Amino acid sequence: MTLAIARRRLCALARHPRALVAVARDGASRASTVGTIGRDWPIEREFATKSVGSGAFPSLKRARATVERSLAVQTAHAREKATMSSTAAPKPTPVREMRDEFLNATSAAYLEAMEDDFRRDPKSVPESWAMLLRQMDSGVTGAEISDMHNAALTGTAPHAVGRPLDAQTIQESMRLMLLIRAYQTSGHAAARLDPLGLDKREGIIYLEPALYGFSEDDMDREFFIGTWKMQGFLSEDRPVQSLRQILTRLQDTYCGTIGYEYMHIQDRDQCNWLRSKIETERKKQYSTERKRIILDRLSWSELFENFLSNKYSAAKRFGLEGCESLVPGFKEAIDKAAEMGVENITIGMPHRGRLNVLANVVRKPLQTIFNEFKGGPKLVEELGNAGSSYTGSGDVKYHLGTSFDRPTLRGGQIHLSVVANPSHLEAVNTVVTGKTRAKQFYTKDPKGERSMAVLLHGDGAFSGQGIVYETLDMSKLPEYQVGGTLHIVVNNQVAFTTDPKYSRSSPYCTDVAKGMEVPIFHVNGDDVEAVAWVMELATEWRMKWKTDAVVDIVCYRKYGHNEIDEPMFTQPLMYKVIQKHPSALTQYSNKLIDDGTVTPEEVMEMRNRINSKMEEEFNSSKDYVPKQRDWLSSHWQGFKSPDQLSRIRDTGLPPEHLKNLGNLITTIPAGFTPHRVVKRVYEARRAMIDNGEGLDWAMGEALAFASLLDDGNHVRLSGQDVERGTFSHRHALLHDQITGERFIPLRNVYSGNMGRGRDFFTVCNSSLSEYGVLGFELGYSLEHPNALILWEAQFGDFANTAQVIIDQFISSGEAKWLRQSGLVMLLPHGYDGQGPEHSSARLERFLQMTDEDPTRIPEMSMEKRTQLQECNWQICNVTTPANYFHMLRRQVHREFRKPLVVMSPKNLLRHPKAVSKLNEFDNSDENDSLQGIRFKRLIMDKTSTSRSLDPPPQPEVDRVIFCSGKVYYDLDDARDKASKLDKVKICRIEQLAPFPWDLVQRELKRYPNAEVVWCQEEPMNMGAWTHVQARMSTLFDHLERPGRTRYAGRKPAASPATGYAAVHAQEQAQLVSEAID
Ligand SMILES: Cc1ncc(C[n+]2csc(CCOP(=O)(O)OP(=O)(O)O)c2C)c(N)n1
Ligand SMILES: [Mg+2]
Repeated sequence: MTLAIARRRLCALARHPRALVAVARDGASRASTVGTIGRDWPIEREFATKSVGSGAFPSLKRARATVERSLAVQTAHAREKATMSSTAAPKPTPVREMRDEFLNATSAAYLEAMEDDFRRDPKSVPESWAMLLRQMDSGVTGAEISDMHNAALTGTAPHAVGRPLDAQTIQESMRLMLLIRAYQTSGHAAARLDPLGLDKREGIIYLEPALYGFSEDDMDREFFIGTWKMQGFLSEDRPVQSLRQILTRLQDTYCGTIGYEYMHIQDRDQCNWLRSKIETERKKQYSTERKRIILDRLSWSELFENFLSNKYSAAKRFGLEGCESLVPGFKEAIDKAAEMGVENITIGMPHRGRLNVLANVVRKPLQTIFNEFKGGPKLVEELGNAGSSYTGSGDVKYHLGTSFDRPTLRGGQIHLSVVANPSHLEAVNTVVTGKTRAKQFYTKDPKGERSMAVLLHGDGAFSGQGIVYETLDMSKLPEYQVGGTLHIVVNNQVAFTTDPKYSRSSPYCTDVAKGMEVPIFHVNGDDVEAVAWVMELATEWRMKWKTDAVVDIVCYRKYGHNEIDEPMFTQPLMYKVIQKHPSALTQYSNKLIDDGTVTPEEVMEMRNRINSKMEEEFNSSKDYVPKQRDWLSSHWQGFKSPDQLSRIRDTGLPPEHLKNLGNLITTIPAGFTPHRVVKRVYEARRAMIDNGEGLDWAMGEALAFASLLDDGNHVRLSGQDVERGTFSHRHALLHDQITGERFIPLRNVYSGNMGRGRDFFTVCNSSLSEYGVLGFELGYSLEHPNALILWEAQFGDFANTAQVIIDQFISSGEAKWLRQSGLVMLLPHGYDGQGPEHSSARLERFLQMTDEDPTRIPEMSMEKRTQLQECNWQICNVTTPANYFHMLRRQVHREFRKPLVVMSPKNLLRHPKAVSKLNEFDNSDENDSLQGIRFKRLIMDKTSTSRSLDPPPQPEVDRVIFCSGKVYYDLDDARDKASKLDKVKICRIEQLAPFPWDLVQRELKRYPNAEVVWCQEEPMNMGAWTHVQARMSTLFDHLERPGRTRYAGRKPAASPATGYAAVHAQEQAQLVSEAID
């Protein structure tokens, strides 16, 4: 911006009260964020981004004329008003108090001098000037200034009607506005949030009227503080009030039992919306009827905990005592959500208060809960799937999930489901959001109007666990957002035995949410009406703005971490206070008795009714036998449990169909300009289809996706840079090189079927998170079986930051919670000399977590084989595009779902030999190709033809090498070079777990005299060696074959791979040579 223009704008702004107000607000905002580096200033953004008009800045001459005219009119206007005004003249402000000199600016020369000083040294001018000039530099448009002038001249910009616009008045208003701004930004710091009163926060200097030049003498003077386009206290329609009235209302609003934090939000409309809700003229009042409902709900909450504690005094239940108001609050949120159109709420929560929420919010039948205290149900029957007695290995009661349809206050129904979760705090977060997103997809609710996520947290976990940040960070990403999540923190001011001071570095446990511009409502848990109100407000926020909101219920924990723990060991002072502290129910009952809402008798009657209902349910729980497997939600009807045989289906497709699909997905519309390299990639793909050979990895994958989409399955691939593919091989999403437009060729498959929705095929780059995103996709996969959901790691080793999801959900979820998932994890793996971190996806860990018994050969005949269904997951390392195709299709073409872990290739993506013919994808078994019609768990030697389980023996073969993955191609080359095709055979184990016992046995029989070698690239303590060795040994015993399996691979090592390319090459050559020579 040139100096001249800056000056013009400056003049215009400085002469206009609205501009002054803006600057004032800015000043307050800055004042309240002192010490927070990098925080944006709301008003700056408002000016910078919310252009009021698009007109060009008037010419210099016209501008000056406009300014002068405006000045003249305003001065006359002010003079006139001053004489007409009947109100008492405002107290003059002594000049010495007017530190902010720009208010007195009357001449352009003064402004120019100020600007010159600023340019020389920004610190040499008063801060408000510096701010104004910085705003100019950051792009306040001429149109905005013109607009403000016009508004003033035409009277459309409201101003302090009836008041003289002398400097004193303006300055006083400004100081008052600063004070109000201070309440908005810092009022929460003085709010009474701690029910125990132990939170000794220092006085907040910003809230002192004296800081703004006000004294007791000013208290009964009247002020008008209306501001242009503001809501709440500063809105124009607020009546003139005395300073005392204004301060009282400010304190009630911002420093009562609710602390509002929202001034970090950049969006002006959002802030105004909140102000209009919270800066009301009178405090929210509940009707008598509503108060009674709240009392009833609070009573259930407290009495339920008492009941459990009486009946099961020795059991751990992680009770809610100290935060009983959560239940009425949560119900308020549900009522509000239902009223606003929500039909489904997916809930994730930790241990604390879980049973109470299940019983009193979700309405899980009490007899079921009581029954689980007896040691858990044995599920002996199920509806629709008679014959299965599969119960899994179970989980403790405070981890179990459930779902119910609950009637709402206004007569509707709402479906509530609590997702089962492991002990690992916060791990369930993105599982919940992923599941919610899937619900929104299947119910065609992209904005989240009908399905919503609610996450509950503990204070320690919310600030301590990084996944909370990852979850928040994903909350606005187009392919991961769920229209906002409602977060509720049960902030009992302690984490197990650790005080907040020792577990977080910021004032509030919720501070992480500020970075995401999420409103945070802190509320004193003892004020149940305040809890109910902020829960309602947070829900309304979520529904209105479709972004997250946080409610931080500041409470206490009445007992130890669990009921058996002794809190006095570690928090003696706090617990002395807690022991004497009346419960929220006691306090609220007394309050309602005092204000005449209820009588003491009615309170007693309410308690008795609740207690006798619980007693009744307790008695009936003794004989209760759960009948239904709750995992079989409606979408999953007909799916087989692990002990019910599922047919094996073919995955090949008719050749013509494959060609059609191939043509569709290689068609780029005319007028779209892809990058020339990408164009060539697509031309090459088309040629693969035309020629029927040379199909590479990406084409195998694309055909699998296309065929699944065509079969009516939803496909979603998510992960870091998956659209192009880390190795630039996929190019599933193309970018027009001229317009930047995006195009996804796989969507051609269903573009004629509008009912499927745009996202029927989704490929999306994720945030740089593994834990959060893998959890999200897992949650997504739980919702509906007719889908292929894949998560791809950038490199396989990065999956270790998602280890919690792998350990706690993917490998064990079905056994613990009877929930199936067909999630696919693609983990690039393979030794190409890329160093320690990019070589290994840690295959050994996945294999070790496989629950297959290495010493027992399971039933493998086709008619009785349930090996795969019984196993917790599948682990594959496939070597051909066709086998990759069949493997992905098999994931969906079966009557059960099982997670699939794929050691996916890097150098095979373009390896000349890792290609397939189109007939390897088809459904004719005529050709004797390697593939045929199904996924191959083992690919026999390239010279073998017989697939009989008792093949003709080849006693002349000296050696049979078993291997898995890309090392096969190195071995094959070396064997060719050594001309050992007749003597050395190589079998690829494509599915390592569950183990292809029958096929390995077949190969052992085929080569009765051969030495058996296991060859791998990984060091001996990694890879599949120990997994394979144990199983080989079982097979050797079974076949009474002498000897043992020889190992050919890298030596044991601490690091997965060398960092030196030359060492890698030498090691690789050596292991191949050990196998072949
Ligand atoms: C990731 C993780 N680390 C540690 C634990 C062990 N642990 C269980 S509860 C708890 C304290 C949680 O404190 P907070 O989040 O404040 O919840 P509260 O129990 O106070 O409700 C800890 C450390 C855990 N379950 N998960
Ligand atoms: Mg806690």
